[in-house]
Amino acid sequence: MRVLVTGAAGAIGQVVTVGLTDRGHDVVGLDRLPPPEGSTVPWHTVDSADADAVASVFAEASPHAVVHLAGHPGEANLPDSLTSHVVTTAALLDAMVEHGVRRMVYASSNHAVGHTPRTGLLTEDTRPRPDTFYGVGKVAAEALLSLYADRRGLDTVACRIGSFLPQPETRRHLSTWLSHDDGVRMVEAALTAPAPGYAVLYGVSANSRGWWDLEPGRRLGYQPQDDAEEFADRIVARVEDDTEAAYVGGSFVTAAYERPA
Ligand code: 15L
Repeated sequence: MRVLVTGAAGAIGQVVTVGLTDRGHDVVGLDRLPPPEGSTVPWHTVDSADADAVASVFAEASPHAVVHLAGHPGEANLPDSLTSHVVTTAALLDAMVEHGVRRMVYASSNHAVGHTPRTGLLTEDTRPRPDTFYGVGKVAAEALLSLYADRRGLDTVACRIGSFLPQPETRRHLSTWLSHDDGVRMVEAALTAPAPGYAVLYGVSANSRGWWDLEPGRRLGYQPQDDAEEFADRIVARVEDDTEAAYVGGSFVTAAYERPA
């Protein structure tokens, strides 16, 4: 399968590009930045928010599927957040419709539901509850995925990613960690699951202290293998730990993450 990966120069993009290539997929990279050193995949240095440029990439690359990872990974003002997450997603979905590409795997985030108090299991039915404009951007992008599944018949999978890191670094990460290998497993499952329509899954590893429902992912074939618990004795306690434990979104719910609209 030829897969167009947006944000291919980013932290998740670099890992997913190598992982999908290793698993036999032909990856085409797209990013505002040039390819990272050592990258060997075909590359388009293009802003995903530029609909005309995105359409040209589709005409040239003829992808079979899109993994949309591009987007600023933290808080910004509202217009920038909407451009980064919503305008990019719309440009890609429109190009998909135009070129008959049926599937998008989208890097949504736990911050789409980050203002949910941390009590029970976080399920796919949790109401959208963003903790930031970043989270608003992710909720709106998920809504676009749903719209294009309903109106255009696309298969669109929103992966609400936790903390994608080589290894967990804080107490919160013991619950929210997504290992690199599981990240690749998640993306490949979401790319290949038969006819998901619009679906949401939680992008976390099989963490012993996890409180995010893994079932929606398992139904799509995502079987996480890693567990943050393996690193638990190396995690140093921090004063922020208790605050971060209060809400799903951790530190994003605190005042430090507020930005003017
Ligand atoms: C995210 O969505 C962010 O992009 C990343 O920077 C982390 O903050 C992560 O969530 C998290 O919640 O740990």
